[in-house]
Amino acid sequence: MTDFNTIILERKGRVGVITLNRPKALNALNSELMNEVVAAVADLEADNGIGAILITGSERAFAAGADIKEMQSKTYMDAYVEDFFTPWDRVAAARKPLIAAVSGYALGGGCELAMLCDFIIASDTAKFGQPEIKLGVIPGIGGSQRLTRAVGKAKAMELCLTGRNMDAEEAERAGLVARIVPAADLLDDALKTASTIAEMSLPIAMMAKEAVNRSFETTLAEGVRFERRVFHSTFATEDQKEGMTAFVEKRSAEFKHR
Ligand code: CO8
Repeated sequence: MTDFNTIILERKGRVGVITLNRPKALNALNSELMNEVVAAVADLEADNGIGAILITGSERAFAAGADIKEMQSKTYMDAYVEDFFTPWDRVAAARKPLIAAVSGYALGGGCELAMLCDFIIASDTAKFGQPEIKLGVIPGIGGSQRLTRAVGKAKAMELCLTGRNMDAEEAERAGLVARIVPAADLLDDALKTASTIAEMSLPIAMMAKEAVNRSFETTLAEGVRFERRVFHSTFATEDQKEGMTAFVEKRSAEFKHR
């Protein structure tokens, strides 16, 4: 699938960039956009020339939530039978590193999409929130779970129960975002970060991602054991030999499996 209506897919070096592009609706996530993002991620996952994926929106809005106009008249049976929002799980399941570059509104499903990426780089104008309660619903793309893991129970509970937004500084203090950059530098900075990751060994980057993600699923002892086994397996790769040899020879590593 290469023709998209609601997103722009570009390849910048080894980085796949997905730009949400429904400006009139502040990038509200309707079904078409969801299906296009899922297809674009699958496309980039299958592309050997791509080592990292960046998801971004516009300066005004990363995404102002799931599309309220599309959801407004749905019945319980529609939502249940369609298994509404489940396709987003395929984005969360991507094995390549996935970075969200967020400027402006990241509300409801927009905040949830950012959170299902591996980390968030925010502009100083970013606003995060889970305002679903004001619409008579609750988060539906993992917000109640991922926000709680990211910022802890007190703040997640407050945000989900009041629907208030938090600005970039509060989000960074709370641990939701990795870093804040000036709005004008957001794309360049995020692209540079994604390119740095894309120059690493891809299988090793995927292993690092898998190991960090495991910490959300398991006990500390099991997580450490999992990490140790994966760490051992890195010694079976040519890229471990290249990485360590390059260090000893005082040169940059040229990883084979990018
Ligand atoms: N859905 C559809 N359209 C939207 C959305 C949205 N989420 N957000 C904005 N728009 C549209 C507006 O309707 C408007 O369109 P139009 O010009 O045709 O009237 C256009 O975008 C511009 O928006 P505003 O005029 O409102 O712009 P403002 O700058 O005044 O306000 C806000 C910006 C504060 C972001 C405001 O638009 C807003 O509050 N948006 C809604 C935010 C929200 O509530 N998001 C959560 C949605 S629910 C969700 O994400 C998860 C639901 C889980 C349900 C689970 C069911 C199974």
